[in-house]
Amino acid sequence: MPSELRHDWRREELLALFDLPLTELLFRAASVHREHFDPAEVQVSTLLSVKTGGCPEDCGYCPQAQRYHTGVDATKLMDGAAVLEKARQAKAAGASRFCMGAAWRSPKDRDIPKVAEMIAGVKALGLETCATLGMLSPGQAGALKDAGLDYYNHNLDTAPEFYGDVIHTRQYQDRLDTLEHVREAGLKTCCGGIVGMGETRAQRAGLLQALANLPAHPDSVPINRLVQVAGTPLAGTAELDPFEFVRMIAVARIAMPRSMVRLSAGREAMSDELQALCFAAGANSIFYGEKLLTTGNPDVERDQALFVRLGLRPMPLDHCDTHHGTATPAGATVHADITEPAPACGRAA
Ligand code: SAM
Ligand code: DTB
Ligand code: SF4
Repeated sequence: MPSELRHDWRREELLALFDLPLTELLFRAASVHREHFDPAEVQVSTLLSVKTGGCPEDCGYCPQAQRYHTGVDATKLMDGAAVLEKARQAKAAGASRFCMGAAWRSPKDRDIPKVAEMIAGVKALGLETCATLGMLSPGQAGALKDAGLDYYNHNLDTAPEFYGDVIHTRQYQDRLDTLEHVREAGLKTCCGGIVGMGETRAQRAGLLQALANLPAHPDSVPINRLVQVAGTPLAGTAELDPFEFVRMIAVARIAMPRSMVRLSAGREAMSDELQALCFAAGANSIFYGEKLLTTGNPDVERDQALFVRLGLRPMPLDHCDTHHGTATPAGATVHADITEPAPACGRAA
């Protein structure tokens, strides 16, 4: 029986998964992964910061918050042609999704046409489009959808009860509101969080509980390991045990079986062996390319060599998209467009 899409996870159930012996947890997560995906395929996204730094928010992890002295210079919104050139390069290097990030609390209405033009141009190259621009009004979300946006990234970042320890300039509810506007506009959601910020295991379970109990499972779930940047309040936080990171990936896979679980920030500092464990635990997406937004990522050669060593393949576009849409209303057990596992769509037979 394929695992059901549940939206009623209790914190204790998720914690009990975290508490399993690692080998047992890996086995369970790998089994769920195979019900829905070909475990040799990894979706590849490339990020570009289209507007860097100078952000008025105070997220304790972020090098782009204006108030911290991190050496990140604030820039204006990039020119559309320059963005398209970067997107072409990402496509040539093998990416299937291009994600444009802006260090905004929320976009101004006058920014939307400029971003819409970028989205339309990237879409026309045959790439999936994603944007992360901060909080959106319903109208802004609709305008981005009309421009051809496929995904909107907006993270819950941590458990509700830990959020106020990390961010003071907005509330958890603000994030939930934007996610609702994004879903209502018909956009797919990319929503995850960060671990290694000094949260407890129960709070890591709490983040996954909040994500899995959203009205629809996020289509992509980026799991970031904190990249400590000097000048941010969270620099100097005790490093998370790498096996705990693997557990986080595994529990995310079990709780959100049909979502793309993305090994996100923090990969540059991970060994190939740790990344292999994460793929075994059900991660099936990465950010690809030398840079995330302002910090480093493994270079393309290292990732290509890793894929060869592990026998992994970039997920073709037609396996990434239609079969993992937002059709996960509470109570549903399968996506509207899937009734049987379909080997032709990238899932294991
Ligand atoms: N300003 C928008 C927002 O906050 O929604 C979009 C860009 S913001 C940089 C996107 C995400 O990057 C954050 O939600 C956070 O999860 C992640 N992030 C930022 N700084 C990070 C760091 N130092 N380590 C890991 N993840 C980080
Ligand atoms: C996400 O969850 N991780 C990405 C993406 N969404 C936008 C961003 C990671 C940023 C890491 C710090 C930096 O490079 O500035
Ligand atoms: Fe601004 Fe986003 Fe960084 Fe927070 S995470 S400071 S909102 S760019």
